[in-house]
Amino acid sequence: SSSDPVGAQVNHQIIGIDAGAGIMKGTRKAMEDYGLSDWTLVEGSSAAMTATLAKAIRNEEPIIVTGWTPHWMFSKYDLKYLDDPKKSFGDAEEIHTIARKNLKQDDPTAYQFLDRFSWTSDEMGEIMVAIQDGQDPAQAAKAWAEAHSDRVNEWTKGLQKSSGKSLTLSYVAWDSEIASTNLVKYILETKLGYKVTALQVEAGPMFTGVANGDADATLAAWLPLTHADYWEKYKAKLDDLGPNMEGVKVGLVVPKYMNASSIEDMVD
Ligand code: PBE
Repeated sequence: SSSDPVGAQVNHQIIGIDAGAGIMKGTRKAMEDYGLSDWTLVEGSSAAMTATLAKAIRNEEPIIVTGWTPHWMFSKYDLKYLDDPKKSFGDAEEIHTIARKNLKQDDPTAYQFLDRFSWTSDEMGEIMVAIQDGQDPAQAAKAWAEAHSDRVNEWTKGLQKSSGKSLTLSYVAWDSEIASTNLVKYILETKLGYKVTALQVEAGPMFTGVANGDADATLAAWLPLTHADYWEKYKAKLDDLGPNMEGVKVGLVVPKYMNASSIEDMVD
């Protein structure tokens, strides 16, 4: 019942996502920092996590998930982050665009566009919610670009259109990255004349792909903390184009009806 300790309510389980996600590493750090050694972090995927969350909310059951912002789940459900006084999940995070070392030289137009591209979590949220409501990601990106031609023009203004050059963007099937990658692909193809491959991979290969040149760039590097280990490992072969979004966040998330407000409340 809701008066039981939090651990007993959720069977000492945290519902995680794909093993390579930075948030999984952050959660393991939190488990150490807060002394949650009797807890299990359940591996899965973004899609499995949100399905499990949806089911728990339908039944008004307690649940703790690995969550992040921007994410449609905060518009669909009444959720809250558990406070993280020990800052296991870090502080202010940003999403960076990372390119392979020679992209600037090889393809100045694509590089300049990627360098300019930066948007807000509310803007990304519009695409995420449309996809969640059943729109195909490419369709949702197109609709967004058409409704926000002023933004698209800012990012593409004065850039020389290519005649069918190829570009590969690596990403992981996290809801936020599905939105950004589809939008950038749409703009590169329709406004700048590229043929873009959106290469869906796991988190590790997303970074190694850019480092070894199999991919030209990724829009999905969460820094300074979430992907710190990947960044440290491959940074010599990567070019950081800076944030494409600021003020993002990762942590442990619960429905508001749960009687817990801090990760400290998970200690038995
Ligand atoms: N995320 C979404 C990713 C980065 C983007 C927070 C799930 C991660 O944890 O690696």
